[in-house]
Amino acid sequence: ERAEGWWRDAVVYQIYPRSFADSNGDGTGDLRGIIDHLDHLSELGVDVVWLSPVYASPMDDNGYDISDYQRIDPLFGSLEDMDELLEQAHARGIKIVMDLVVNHTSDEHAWFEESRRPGSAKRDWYWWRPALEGHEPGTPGAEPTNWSSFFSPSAWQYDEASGEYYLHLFTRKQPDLNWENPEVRQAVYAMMRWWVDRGVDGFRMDVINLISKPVELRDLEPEAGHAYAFPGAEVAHGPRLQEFLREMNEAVGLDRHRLLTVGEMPGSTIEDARAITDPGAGMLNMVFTFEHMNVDVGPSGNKFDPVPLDLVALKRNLESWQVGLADVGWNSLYWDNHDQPRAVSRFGDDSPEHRVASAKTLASVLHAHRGTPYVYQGDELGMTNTQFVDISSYADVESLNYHAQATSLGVAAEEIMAGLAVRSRDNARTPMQWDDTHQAGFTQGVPWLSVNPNYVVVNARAERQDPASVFHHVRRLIELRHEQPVLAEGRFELLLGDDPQLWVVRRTLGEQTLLLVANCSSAPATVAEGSLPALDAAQLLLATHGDRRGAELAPWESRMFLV
Ligand code: ISL
Repeated sequence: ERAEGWWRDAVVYQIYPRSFADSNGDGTGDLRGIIDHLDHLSELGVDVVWLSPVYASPMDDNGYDISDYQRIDPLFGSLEDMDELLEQAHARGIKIVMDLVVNHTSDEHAWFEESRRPGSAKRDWYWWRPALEGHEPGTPGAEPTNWSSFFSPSAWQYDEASGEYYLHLFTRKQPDLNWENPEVRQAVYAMMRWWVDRGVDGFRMDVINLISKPVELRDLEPEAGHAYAFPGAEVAHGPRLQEFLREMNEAVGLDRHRLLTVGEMPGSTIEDARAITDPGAGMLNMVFTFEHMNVDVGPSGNKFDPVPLDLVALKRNLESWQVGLADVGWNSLYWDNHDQPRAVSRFGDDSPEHRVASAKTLASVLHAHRGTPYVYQGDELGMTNTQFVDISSYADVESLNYHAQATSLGVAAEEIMAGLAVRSRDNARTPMQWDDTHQAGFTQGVPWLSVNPNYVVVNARAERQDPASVFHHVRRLIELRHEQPVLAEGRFELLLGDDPQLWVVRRTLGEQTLLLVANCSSAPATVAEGSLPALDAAQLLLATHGDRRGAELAPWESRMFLV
């Protein structure tokens, strides 16, 4: 293992447990279902699995609202199942990374239940504030600040019993922990050490850049016509964030144990990421940036009202992160996850004609960048967005809250449904498509969220048998990363940066050069004569349309060469 970090030539696979595999027929995926499908992951060749939360939870936000960090929710199984998963994954050389959700807990966590009692020893573990002076507590406008939450109008919930409000940046069942209190931090670190002792190999840290709030909570300027202001920039990368991350690393022994750490950081900049992933700084290995997730969000900032994708802007954005973290720090690479629409539907073309080639080409582009790639479950099959037409089909709290809010503001129903169809988080959460039998082989019962009807064509069994499938393309990309150091470590260059169709990447390491030429459009493309190095003698590593070297590329055709 190299000193720089074993995760630099690793590929991470994200499992969203409730949608992966259901072993007991209750309609919800579980740990035993994951254990039963480890062969799929071995065959794909991934090094690490990141498990979205499986802890005890009232499931207001599908487990991102945790009521006990040291128990497994009965929906998913037991601690014994977790131990077995760790053992069986490790036996196959696969590491397990847990989701760490410590910006907030559930309002049903024992810490919050105690904090709720005025005068209790844990009162200060959360952000309690009185109503605005001169206002009747609990009435609109009496909130301590005018902040909105990610998922609802106000970030403050009034608590009758104590006559005060508590802060929740997400749902009202997700109160924010007060990291200013050292007891809170020590309790979190102790819980993390408990999991490390149990054998977990790292943490994906949920909205970890929100943990340090400016102690002086102040009103912000709302956008015209709005009563509340979104405090994203106010609470992200707060004054003590880096101090807390260093303290956590030291107290838990994150570096000492050579654990994988990746911080989810909406709003982070290249400078933030560089500082935080500097290996000498003792914080984190990687962060998840969101900049490329915002390229197709319009000026309104409303994610449910997207604008067409500008490929050049997307290319240039990823390039800026490659350049920014070239000498210090390390990138994470992702197209989607459980919060985003499916990559092939958003950045590719999910029509029957182009789905396979575009899913493959997007994968090649991602893996050709320098950093650690994250494959979200089902992306290795080219799974697509779902096709819900009725609000009753949706389950996600963000989608349901948005629907209710937009409806009350008078937005037309068709417009709301159209926004959800392309952007709802449920697009990524439909059950994993294992085969073409009952409910895609996901469950013997009724799934908690409807299976995408295209499972008869798009499923793991069919793709594992088909050498030309998306599955085998992604498998080969992972294999290449392990075989060719240039993929993990090579210097990155974007070529033909302003071409609106072609995505061309060159990687170099010593004598080795890797070149990816990809047509990221649903129309044919031409490489202008002399614009790229000659490839006659190059070795073709992986392609979507066979060994073709001419100037013409079919829609979504891509070719990866070793020169
Ligand atoms: O989902 C989003 C896009 O609308 C993001 O704003 C998301 O809320 C943000 O990335 C934080 O996500 C994480 O924390 C949330 C949880 O709902 C998400 O599933 C999780 O990934 C609160 O814990």
